[in-house]
Amino acid sequence: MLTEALLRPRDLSGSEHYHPVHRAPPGVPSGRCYGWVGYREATDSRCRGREGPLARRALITGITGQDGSYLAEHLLSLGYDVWGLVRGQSNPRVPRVRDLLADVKLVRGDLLDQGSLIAAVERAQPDEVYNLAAISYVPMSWQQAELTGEVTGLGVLRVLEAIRVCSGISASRTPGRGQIRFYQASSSEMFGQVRESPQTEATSFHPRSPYGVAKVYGHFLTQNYRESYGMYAVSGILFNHESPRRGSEFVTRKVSLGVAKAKLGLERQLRLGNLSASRDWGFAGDYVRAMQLMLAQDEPADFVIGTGITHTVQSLVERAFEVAGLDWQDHVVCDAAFIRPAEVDQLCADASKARQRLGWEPLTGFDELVTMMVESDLKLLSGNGGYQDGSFGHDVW
Ligand code: NAP
Ligand code: G4F
Repeated sequence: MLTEALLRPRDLSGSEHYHPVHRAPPGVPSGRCYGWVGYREATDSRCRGREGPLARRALITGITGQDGSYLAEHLLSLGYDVWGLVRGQSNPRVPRVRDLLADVKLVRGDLLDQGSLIAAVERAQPDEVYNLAAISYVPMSWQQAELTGEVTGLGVLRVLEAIRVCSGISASRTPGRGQIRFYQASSSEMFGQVRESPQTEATSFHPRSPYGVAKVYGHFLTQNYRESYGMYAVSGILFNHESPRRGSEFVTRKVSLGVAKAKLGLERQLRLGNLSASRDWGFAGDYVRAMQLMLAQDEPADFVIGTGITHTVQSLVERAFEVAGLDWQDHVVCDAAFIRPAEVDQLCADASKARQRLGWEPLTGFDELVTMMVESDLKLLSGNGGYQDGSFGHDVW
């Protein structure tokens, strides 16, 4: 596999790569920074081999996470050659990736280690890099604020630098045909204490957690690499998206597991924090389609991705217990230990730009999503294998 990867004809060398292409796509100002060509053209340039078309190759950081698994499945279904970055010597989540995604090739690397990222990009030789890796649990970002800044914030810089260095891009060498395209997983947490509702790509940021602040850094850095070096680097500002693969620390999964435990008589109480916060919840499987579409445009641009419909945590709870034929008030207890030092009270996306330019639409509604998660957890907990809950319990600030 290594030999095959090294022999693949990526455009990482040669004059074509190191010099700007002066033909800017429609609507893009011509100039030094926009030395890139369209997706189809770049794809075609990789299809000239004697042995027929080459699949586009993607490297996904965060492959062991919720979005990493859905994105890998989606890209494989489109015929991509998919590589995933995994960290650690004996990462317990790797066997799950191997079971679920047997066709994904894994490469070691850590967002804290610049050299490992350069080596991973050199090894995988990707056309597209999706940076999904992060410390993504908001409460943990108060407990480990510095680590969150390092991984969720500076980690973006390290991935961009790995691409820049491996591609030979500098202030005087702009990217050329077939450059590596970069996707950054930005977040609606950046809007924080929202200035307007619904939120668009133009809404200003007021993050409310160290996580949100780190994401703002990664977001602006991605924009800066696009403007400074002409890199095809974009951010998807994704609103909350959930699935049966969601970590049990997040409220939707905590609730679906809590409902299943109550229904099966395994636990009676479900302890939650702020029930009045509102979120725009969608299905992760729908949102990964938008990530791929963002890297398939002629022009790099950032997009808000969400459903445009918002629900309170309480309505999530009501719906989830209803699916199992239970009354939430018999089970839910409000526990101050889950209240955050600063809360994001409400989020609601205006994804008009994505609908118009990407043709993206969410296909799964809120009720369907909650039903899917509760039914999946009922099945999981009824099965012989049982379930080892990885959640930490109370959050101590
Ligand atoms: P997730 O399930 O928490 O996955 C996070 C991933 O990051 C895991 O694969 C984890 O690997 C990896 N990771 C953590 N630290 C790392 C490090 N130092 N080096 C390399 N990898 C590291 O998150 P998700 O829900 O899939 O979200 C994906 C991305 O989208 C994240 O950046 C998140 O902040 C962002 N986002 C998510 C949502 C949402 O609602 N889901 C919304 C907006 C933005 P291990 O398995 O090794 O821990
Ligand atoms: O599910 P959550 O922990 O998600 P949160 O904080 O909105 O963050 C998620 O979405 C972001 C996008 O906006 C991502 F960037 C981020 O990585 C992550 O995926 O909490 C949702 C709401 C909050 O208002 C919280 O206070 O639910 C409220 N909540 C109430 N009780 C609870 C609980 N949240 C959790 N996790 N646990 C509770 O017991």
